[in-house]
Amino acid sequence: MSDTCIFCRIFRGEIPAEEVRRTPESLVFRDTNPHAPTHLLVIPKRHVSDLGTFVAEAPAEEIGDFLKVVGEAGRSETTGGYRVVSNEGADGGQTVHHLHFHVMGGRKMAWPPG
Ligand code: DGP
Repeated sequence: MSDTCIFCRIFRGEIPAEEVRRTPESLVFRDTNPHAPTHLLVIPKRHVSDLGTFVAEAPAEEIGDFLKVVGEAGRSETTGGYRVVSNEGADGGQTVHHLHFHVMGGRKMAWPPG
């Protein structure tokens, strides 16, 4: 965990967030700048900057457990389907450097993304 990372602070409850689900190792909460009627963020407790680092560092069981929370959040919080996005690095458009999956639904998504 990092003292200054905004998502670590949300995980610890130091910054308020609209929580949807919490497990010992992950948190699902609503994005403050939603791009869809349902726009969730799923973060691991582990402070890791991005997906590539997570899969390089974390045990397979932890990665699997995290992915399960992502899919369960999509299924339980939307009805017509959903999209999962994880931005990594400058070209990926990442702005918060604590791994997060965006789970978006409640409208028809366009393809390709911008
Ligand atoms: P990304 O650009 O992929 O790194 O996405 C970061 C997302 O995090 C962005 O959609 C806005 C959201 N966000 C940033 N700060 C906060 C916050 O303090 N609370 C919540 N709930 N979401 C935040």
